[in-house]
Amino acid sequence: MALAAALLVLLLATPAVYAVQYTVGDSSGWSTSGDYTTWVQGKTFNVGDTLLFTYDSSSHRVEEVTKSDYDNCNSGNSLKTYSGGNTVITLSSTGPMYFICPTTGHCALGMKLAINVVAASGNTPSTPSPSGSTTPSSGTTPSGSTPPSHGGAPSITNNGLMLGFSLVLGAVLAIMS
Ligand SMILES: [Cu+2]
Repeated sequence: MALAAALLVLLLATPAVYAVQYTVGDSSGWSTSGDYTTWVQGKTFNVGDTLLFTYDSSSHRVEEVTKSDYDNCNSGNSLKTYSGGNTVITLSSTGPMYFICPTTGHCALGMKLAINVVAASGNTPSTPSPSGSTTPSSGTTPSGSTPPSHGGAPSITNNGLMLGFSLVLGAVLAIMS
């Protein structure tokens, strides 16, 4: 009993954030046969996730480059270079990241990867946010929205009248048609 309770507490206390390791290219790995434009589709890269590049270290490497070098397949001034065939890169900050293989011709063959890293969403279940967010911003209430509580009673009356008019109008139209 006590153990079960402890486990339950542990489960509840564990933040609902799980770092994900993405194997770049999945079964293709990091190679000239991968399609990394397609591979990134539908994936969300959060801060704290990792990229795993697996590749033949005799023919490929991984370079992190600027967007311009990514666009132009320019490997002359990489931000970081990785080799060895098994590279894990932790996504430590938000924003775009660009990777290419610096081996001649490989980037042009498609060994280029662009991702956008976003902040980890945190433990946000799909519950509505607390009441504070529903207050209209600084008096610029758009017309038609119900005013806050102090004007409540008149507005209900108005709505009732409007509803009444609508019903009458609808009835008249129905009769006329
Ligand atoms: Cu390569």
